[in-house]
Amino acid sequence: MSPAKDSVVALPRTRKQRKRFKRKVKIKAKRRAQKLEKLKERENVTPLVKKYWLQRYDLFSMYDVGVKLDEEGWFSVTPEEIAARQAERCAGAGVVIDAFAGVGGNAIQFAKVCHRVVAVDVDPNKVQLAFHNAKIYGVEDCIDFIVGDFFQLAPFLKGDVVFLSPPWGGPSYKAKENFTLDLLKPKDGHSLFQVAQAITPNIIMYLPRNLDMLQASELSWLSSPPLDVEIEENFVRGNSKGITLYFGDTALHGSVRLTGCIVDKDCNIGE
Ligand code: MGP
Ligand code: SAH
Repeated sequence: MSPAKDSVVALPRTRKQRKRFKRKVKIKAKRRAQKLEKLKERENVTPLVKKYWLQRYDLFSMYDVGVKLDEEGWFSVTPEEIAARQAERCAGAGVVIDAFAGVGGNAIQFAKVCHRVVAVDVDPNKVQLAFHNAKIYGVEDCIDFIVGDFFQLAPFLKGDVVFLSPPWGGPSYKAKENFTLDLLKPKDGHSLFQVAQAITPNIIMYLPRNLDMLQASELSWLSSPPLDVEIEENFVRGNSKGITLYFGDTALHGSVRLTGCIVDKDCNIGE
């Protein structure tokens, strides 16, 4: 055989062969689409959830092992890469309180690097899902799961770090040009921060990417002397997903009162 012939892929030559080839390609594509539809149906992928389902491996790398989410969980869970990055700041910490644990995206990553995690959620179904997902990651024994309202439980909780990822009001949060702290649910960001601060000054907050930065950084002034604060924008595959505020000891060394500054994903500090 000549070298030229060697590298040539055998394509259908006659009209009949070409027709058959096209039909085969069509059938394969149809089967693939049907399979995908069945999978979505089985996993309860509503139209609202579809966009997040397509990002499922960014949300949980072990998704295929059996991770489960409900509708709110789909659009609220912190993508794994971001949750791991947030958890890094707490490596070696004694107790981390995840005040709004949802389906466990953050709690699982904290449990990998901290001694103990207290995962609170007001919705019993979320707590069940978080427990199930933690089992998949093999960290369920490091987490205390609590069904309850964080605001009511807070006076009784003790921890070294408090992590706050409250509801932002659903996917429509981005309709606002400037997301202000009063839009957080079930209580405004100032009240939430003060409740957390009564537990520890080491607070991490995960908030929308359209956040009013000045207002957010001013949270540090609720304490006297003002807390160290660091603001980080979080990306997945180059797409901005949210903003993380690190207060107290969770802020990077030398980042004292970086009002209005952003530390990007490569740790470059900009104005
Ligand atoms: P998004 O903006 O709804 O999705 O949420 P995406 O894929 O960036 O859509 P796009 O079309 O705007 O590009 C981005 C991320 O924000 C989610 O993956 C969650 O981590 C987080 N997030 C979204 N919501 C609505 C909430 C929320 O209510 N609470 C919390 N804690 N996180 C949320
Ligand atoms: N970080 C989570 C997602 C949190 S979404 C994750 O990665 O999976 C916000 C969660 O706050 C929701 O699950 C909602 O049920 C819960 N929540 C709302 N009000 C609450 C309250 N008062 N106390 C505790 N949890 C609450």
